[in-house]
Formats: sequence, C-alpha cells, structure tokens
Amino acid sequence: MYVKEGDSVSQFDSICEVQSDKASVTITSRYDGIIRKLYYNLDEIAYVGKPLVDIETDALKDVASEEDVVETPAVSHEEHTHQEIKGHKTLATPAVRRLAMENNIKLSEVVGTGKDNRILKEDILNYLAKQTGAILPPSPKPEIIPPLPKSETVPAAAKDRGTKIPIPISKPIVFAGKDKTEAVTGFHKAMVKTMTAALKIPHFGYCDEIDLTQLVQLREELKPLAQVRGVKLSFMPFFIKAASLGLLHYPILNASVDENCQNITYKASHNIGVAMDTEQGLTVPNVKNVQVCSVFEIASELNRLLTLGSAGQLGTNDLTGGTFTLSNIGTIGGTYAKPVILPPEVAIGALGKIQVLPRFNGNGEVFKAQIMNVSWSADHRIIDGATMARFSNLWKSYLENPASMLLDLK
Ligand code: CAO
Repeated sequence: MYVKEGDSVSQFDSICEVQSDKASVTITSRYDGIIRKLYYNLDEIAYVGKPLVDIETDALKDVASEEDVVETPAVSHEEHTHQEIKGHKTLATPAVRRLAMENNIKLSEVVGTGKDNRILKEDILNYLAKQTGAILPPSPKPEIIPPLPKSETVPAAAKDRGTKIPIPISKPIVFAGKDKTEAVTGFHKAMVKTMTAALKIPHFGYCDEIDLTQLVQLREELKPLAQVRGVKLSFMPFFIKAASLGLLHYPILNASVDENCQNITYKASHNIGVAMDTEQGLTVPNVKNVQVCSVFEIASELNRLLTLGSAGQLGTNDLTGGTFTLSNIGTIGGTYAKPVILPPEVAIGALGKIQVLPRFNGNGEVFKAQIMNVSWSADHRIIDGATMARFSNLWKSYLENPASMLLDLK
C-alpha cells in the first residue's frame, strides 16, 4: 500500500501492489485528487471489479458533494494505460512504468516493441542493459579474464559444490504462545490450485544419476566469456537446452492432455519452465521457444527472469504457456526429490545438488566425479516408463558429453 486516506495523488502515482495468482501488479492512480477511502487493509483479498479506493478529484470538489468520488476498481490483469509525454502518448502497463521510474528512465526514450508500440518490460530491461548494464550483472573488464583451465584428469573446476551452497542465517520465528492464522494469498494460492489439480494425475517416477564432470569443466571455461557479454552462466541453460534436444525425440513429454484425457496436444514450442524460489514463494516462469535458442540465449533469458522474479515483477506472459518444467532444488540442497507435475503439462524433472563423489572411470580407476541426481515425474496415463527412461538417457548423454550437443545445435 503506497497511500493512506487523506493523501494527495497525481495521475500515475502508485496506489498499491496487488498480487494475483499469476503476477504482481502495481495499481496506479488514474486521477489527480485526494484519497478519501481505502477499501482494504494490507494483505487483505481484493475482489475483481469491486472498488479499491475512492479518490476525490479536483473537478468534483468544485461542483459536487463529498460523496462524489471516483472509485478505482481492483483489476485482475495488468492494466494498460496511456501516458502523455512530450505531446505523444506512450503505452505501457503500470508495472512497466514503475520499472522505468525506479531506474530513472524516460518512457519517451524507450522504443516499444509490443502491440501498438506498447513498451514492454523487456524493452525497459534492454534499454537499461544498453545504457547502463544496471539490470544485467556488470561485465568484468576483458583483461581480468582468467586463462582457460588446462585439461586434467581431475578438472580444474572440480570443487565440492556442497560447500558453496550458502546457509541463510535467519532469525527463528516465534509466535509467543499464540497460534497465527492467515489467508492463503498470491503465489501460495496459485500453488493450491495447481497442486490440487496435479493430485488427479497418476505420477510415474524415475531417477538416475548424471556425471557432470565434463560439464562442470566446460561451464568454468564458458562462464567468463558469458560474463564479458553481461550474462551469468549457470548450469540451468545446459540442463534446459539438453531437455529441449531430448524433447525433439520424445514430443509426448512436451504435450498436454485435456481434462478427460481424450486428446493429446503436442506442443510446437518448448517453453521450459524453471521452478524459482522467490520471496513471494514458488513461481515457475518459462523460457520460451528453447528449441530455437542457443545456450547463451537461454542464459540471458534466465538472467532476465531471475531479475524480475527476485523483484516480484514477473509478468503474465513469463508465467504462462509453459510446456515442460525443470526444478533445480539442488541450488538449495538435497539429492532426490519427488516433483509434482504442473498441469496441463505432463512431465517435470527435479535436480539435486551437484556433489563431488568417487566413481570409476573406464579403466577401473577411481576419480573425483561431479555427480547430480535427477528425479523425473510423468503423467502415467499417457507416458510409459520406458519413454521417460529413454528421454532421461538422452538428456543424460548430452550432459555427460556436452560436446555431443554441438552436433544437434541449430
Ligand atoms: N548443485 C550445486 N550447485 C548448483 C546447482 C546444483 N544443482 N545448480 C546451480 N548451482 C550453482 C550455480 O551454478 C551457481 O554457482 P556459481 O555462482 O558458481 O555460478 C549457484 O549455484 C547459484 O545459482 P543461481 O541460483 O544463481 O542460478 P541457477 O540458474 O543455477 O538457478 C534457480 C536458478 C531459479 C533454479 C534457483 O535460483 C532456484 O530458485 N532454485 C530453487 C528451485 C525450487 O525451489 N524448486 C522446488 C520447487 S517445488 O517446491
């Protein structure tokens, strides 16, 4: 809530933040005036179409009584509004305008790539990246790029990833002897809806371990190159691209079924969802059209989604249309998981923590291997175990021999 009763507001001033089960949206004032009534307290549930706030406008003050106030209704979607700048109208959503405002960007200087030249979040982020690099991680100067590591039996990159995972130091939460009840809202509400629907799906589980020794080394080599181009390269882009290459052979895993399981729709796009742990809770934005993206492009898009996710600013487009999901719980910890399908999708994979473990090489010698476990869940009504296993084998082969991906990259 950005205002209280009695406050003066101008057009486009932020009034409050509304979190739906899909996205977080800033509601702005359509009028210049004085806030006369707030219909909700912080954290209360606002109803679509019902008034959110009464604003007494200057025009009404002159000619009308106290009751003549303008109601700003709650909206369930991103509200599209016009902004008059330097004599021409700029189309942008309140969330986009807020992003621009927070970064001191004049909307009139940004080229909108949306419908009717509407300025999208992407346009602001691209503008920022071009102007200042403020949203993307800062690029290190070329001279500090370390030389590529030499090939060794044990990769230079090999290190116990387990020790790298930060343990957050948070205060214990104490309820002082009294129970606390609160409404389930926002992303949690979305989780209730999706997971209740998922319960109807008979899940088939399949797990395996992946030797990422070569990939860990490769990423270590590519990370500084990506950094020079302003992008943080984690393991996810490789996991995502390998999944897409696998889906090309097993399209049934990138499909959806209708409610009564009468029809299967094979999706043309590989819109791969990434489970993201944010301050607002679990959310799953997706990287669109992975089948035509390079690993670098996926990394860049993931950076954008992570930036927006941590700011609670993911838009509806980023959060809808997913066709397959990966959940990298290993960034937090754990070896195995039991992922739950996100309907209408039919498959999901959970990735465990990469650990240094002893394994045997082809000569029977023990070496330090970088091991990660994967746990798949698939809709057993339409996907059989053998298909899931074959897909997993293919995904695993790309990641265990990352050079083999080159053969299939377009
Ligand atoms: N094991 C060990 N380390 C890992 C790892 C794994 N499985 N996956 C990534 N890492 C490393 C990264 O490489 C990175 O290391 P560097 O700083 O050396 O590059 C570090 O962990 C942090 O990664 P990141 O979080 O910045 O980026 P990411 O792309 O690897 O992960 C995301 C992004 C969204 C998957 C992650 O932030 C996240 O939210 N994970 C939790 C997902 C979750 O909650 N799943 C459960 C859903 S069901 O409730």
